[in-house]
Amino acid sequence: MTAAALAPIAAKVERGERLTRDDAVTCFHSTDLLTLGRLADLANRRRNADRVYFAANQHLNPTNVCVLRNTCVFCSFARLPREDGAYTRSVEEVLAEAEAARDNPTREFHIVGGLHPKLRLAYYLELFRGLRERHPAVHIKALTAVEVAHLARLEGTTVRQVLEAMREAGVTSLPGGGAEVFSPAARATIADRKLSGDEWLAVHREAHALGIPSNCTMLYGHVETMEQRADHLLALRALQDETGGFLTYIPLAYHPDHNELGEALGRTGTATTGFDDLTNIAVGRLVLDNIPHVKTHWPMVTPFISQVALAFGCDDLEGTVVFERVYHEAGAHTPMWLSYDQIITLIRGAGKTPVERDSLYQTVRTFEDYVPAEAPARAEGPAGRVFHIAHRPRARARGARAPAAASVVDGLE
Ligand code: V47
Repeated sequence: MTAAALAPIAAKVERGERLTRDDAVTCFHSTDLLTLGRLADLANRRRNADRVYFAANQHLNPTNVCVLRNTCVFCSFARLPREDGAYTRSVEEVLAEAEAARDNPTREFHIVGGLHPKLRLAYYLELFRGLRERHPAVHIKALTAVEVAHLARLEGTTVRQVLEAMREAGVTSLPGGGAEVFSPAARATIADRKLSGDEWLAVHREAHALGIPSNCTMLYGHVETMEQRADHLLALRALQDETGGFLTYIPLAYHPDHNELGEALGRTGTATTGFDDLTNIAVGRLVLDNIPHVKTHWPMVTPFISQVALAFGCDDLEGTVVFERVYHEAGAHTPMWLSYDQIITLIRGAGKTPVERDSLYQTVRTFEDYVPAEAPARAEGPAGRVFHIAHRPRARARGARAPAAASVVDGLE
């Protein structure tokens, strides 16, 4: 596609007009990355000027046991209950891990995990109440739409009742995971039997109606087409027009190690390209004209690409992400966390102004005269020990059906 194809789109962005589905598809096909970046930067500056947000956050993953272990073939984190490496922490164990927040400036717990067949809502509510009691200044961003719907099914209640109970126990926002790509055809290949796209959107609609804001994501770089990416963004934009409840959009780069999809595609050991990572940031910013923030998830695309993304329409560098597991199970070679000062240095290195935020994008701190330390205070990590990940010895669970290579290639719309 030639650079000229972007000219009418550039004119629309400069006039502040909404982009169409065709525009979105054209942008995704474009190789004129610098023009896309310039336009997305313009759209971002209108909203966020030079500010780049980050959070001091800690990830907590209560369990990796998941009923979708055999059908969510892109995931490397999930285990069957008796599979090697399966774990389910008690509430006390998760609370003990969260104690690291006492010695750190932590403002957000990011809590996601597998769809455990037996872990009931009461477990999560006890955990949220325990966290709120022990760390009242820390926001709780917890449970993807998929986990919320799973708990409603386990409890025989509505999604609304689960969300109300979560809110009551201290949850302040929902993370954006589980969206993958909404296209039924792509979903059938990579995440068969998972909540459908419409159901994912319905959970977020319900959360927004209850005053619980949320994030949204798109998993890219697997079998999806450019049209499917565009439709996914348009579905997010339509819900945001309706509710205004999304805080940030996060494009998630697919990692192919230790999962069946990566093996079926012959992609083990590879990663998405920096070109595609930056394209996804820029197009997200251009199409989602009603979502205030676009976040780069540095554990997936590296701190280096994330820093460059700040000139391509992105205004959020995620955070310290203490001990990220989901992507490191899938082959991410990035650090397990970054220090507070490393984040500030990355943001300033892009000529931007760091702003520490909480989960709801309220400003916690600005850094006018702040001098970051050159090295992290604790090289081994804020929790005082190196977190070890034991990868799956085999991507495919014993007895599970491999994704047919034909369905990977042909199963598209
Ligand atoms: O839904 C799983 C993705 C998501 C792989 O809301 C993979 O602030 C790449 O929810 N390669 C969960 N991605 C993570 C998530 C999240 C992450 C960052 C910020 C926020 C937020 C939310 O991780 C899953 C799935 O899309 N994922 N496996 C993989 N192999």
